[in-house]
Amino acid sequence: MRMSGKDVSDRVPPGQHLTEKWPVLHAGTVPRVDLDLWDFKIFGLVEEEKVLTWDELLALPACRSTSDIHCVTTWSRLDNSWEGISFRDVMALVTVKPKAKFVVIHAEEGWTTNLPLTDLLMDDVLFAHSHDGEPLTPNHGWPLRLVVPHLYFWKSAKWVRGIEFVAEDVPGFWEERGYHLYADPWLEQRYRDDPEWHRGVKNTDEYYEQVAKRIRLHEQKKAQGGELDPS
Ligand SMILES: Nc1nc2c(c(=O)[nH]1)N[C@H]1C(S)=C(S)[C@@H](COP(=O)(O)O)O[C@H]1N2
Ligand SMILES: [Mo]
Repeated sequence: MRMSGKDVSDRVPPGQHLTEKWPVLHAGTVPRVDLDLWDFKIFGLVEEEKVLTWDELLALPACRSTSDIHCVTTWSRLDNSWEGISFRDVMALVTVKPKAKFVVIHAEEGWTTNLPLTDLLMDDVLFAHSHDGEPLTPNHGWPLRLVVPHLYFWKSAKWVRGIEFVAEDVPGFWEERGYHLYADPWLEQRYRDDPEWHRGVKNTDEYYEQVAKRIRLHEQKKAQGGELDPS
């Protein structure tokens, strides 16, 4: 998101440095995608599963937003403009059961990442097919990637193929390998030896209630044009 009236330095979280380039980072290989065979599955805690074709997905309302990227490997890139479809519009295609509190994002080759549902409902979260006015390149996630600006960029899954609604948080690919379950860059939640993990449980309802509260506060302050205070 753009934080109007703030210095660039106030937009860079602790431990990050700015880059103008856009590095490419992922596990595994860039998948070959055939849009005629491509589909997008919405499943898990829903009344009825739904599978969308590429054309059906593109027919959803267009959504644009500009936001900053913060990668856990310490680079940040400001003012990326994204175009795609909002998570909310995709979610509206199904009836999600009330028990669903988390989402597993499924990408090509079985890659996954996990997020609380509340985070995905924020204004600037979208499934993007374009970046700075150009279609995504295959190595940046073409045809479709998730963008979640307020979390470290590994949560912004490339080559997404589906979303699964779940009741409990399920660690994804990097989260299982030692990365933080939530990944707030302003709190430097890089690895799971951060305090939340040391309480003896990997996810508590209270922890995520705090997170939800912080997001609400952040949205309220943003709406008022005020200071951003991540704590
Ligand atoms: N499917 C998939 N998405 C992924 C990854 C991955 O390995 N597979 N890596 C993540 C990581 S660690 C980062 S930093 C960003 C990098 O996105 P970029 O290559 O477009 O900069 O993609 C994220 N999305
Ligand atoms: Mo990353």
